[in-house]
Amino acid sequence: MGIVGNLDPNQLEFFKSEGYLVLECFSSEDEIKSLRLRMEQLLDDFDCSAKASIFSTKNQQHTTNDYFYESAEKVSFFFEEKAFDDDGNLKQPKQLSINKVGHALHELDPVFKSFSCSEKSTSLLCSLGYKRPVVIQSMYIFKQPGIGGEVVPHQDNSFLYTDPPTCTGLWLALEDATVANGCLWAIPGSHKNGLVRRFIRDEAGVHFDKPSPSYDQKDFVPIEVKAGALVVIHGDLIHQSFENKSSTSRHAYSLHVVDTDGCKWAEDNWMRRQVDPEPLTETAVVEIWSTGVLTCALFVSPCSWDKAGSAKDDSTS
Ligand SMILES: O=C(O)CCC(=O)C(=O)O
Repeated sequence: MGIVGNLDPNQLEFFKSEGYLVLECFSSEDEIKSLRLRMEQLLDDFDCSAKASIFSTKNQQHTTNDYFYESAEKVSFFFEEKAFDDDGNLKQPKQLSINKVGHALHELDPVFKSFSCSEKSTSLLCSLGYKRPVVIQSMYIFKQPGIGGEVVPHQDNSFLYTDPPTCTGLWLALEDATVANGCLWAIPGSHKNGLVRRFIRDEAGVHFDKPSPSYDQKDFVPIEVKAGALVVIHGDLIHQSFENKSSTSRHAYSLHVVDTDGCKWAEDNWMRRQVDPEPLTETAVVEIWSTGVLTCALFVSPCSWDKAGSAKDDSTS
């Protein structure tokens, strides 16, 4: 089956110049409902007394623990920093305490896999020039009402580095994302300045190789979107999100994709896989020139459902 890239020249031009692109109505209401429902089930099954790890983009401490490293190939739950009281007890139900679930929902859970490996997602990557795209991580991000933590300015290529860099973020809004509930913000065009720093894993743990530059907040623009919109994020785009101080959550499902053809995965990335991830497509890319516009078709070897099912139980038990 051939999949043809689905972005039109104007969309590609916008992405090239601004470093991001909003695709309204990328997902139907039914698709969003099924992703949200599935997450509700996973949360209901999650025994929060056994596994507690906090996710913070400011404090790197969490990243030295095995729970974080092992989440690369699991469905793991990370709490909001502000979820606990002084005695270490949750201040609200677990459903309102989780910051994110990651990082292999796209491989291990059939509902999330279905979206992640869908023809429309693969087609997008085809448009962006991927030859052998791999979803390298997935995150369900809650941005909980009142306590949803900030995500400090960053570039995705810092965390998921290939040489040359090839990371793209696909961020699906599962609820309306507004300035009030902590939508994404980005510096348009900032991807043109290249990668600023890397997040390295070594014997000592994880650290950035350089300090963060200080950014001028007035250079950022809010990316407010309706539920169902997909925000495509260039790997070098500086983006962030603020705390959610509102009473409304802001759920999103975020995928990060890298190429595995024509580039090399960096061994010192935080993520080290025991098993190589399966590509969304096999490499045959046919380029068709019609009316002066380059169209490409990827010949797809769809992700295998059978392989996904077996690992799921391990990771969620
Ligand atoms: O959802 C957010 O608030 C931030 C997500 C993000 O930065 C990403 O997916 O790269």
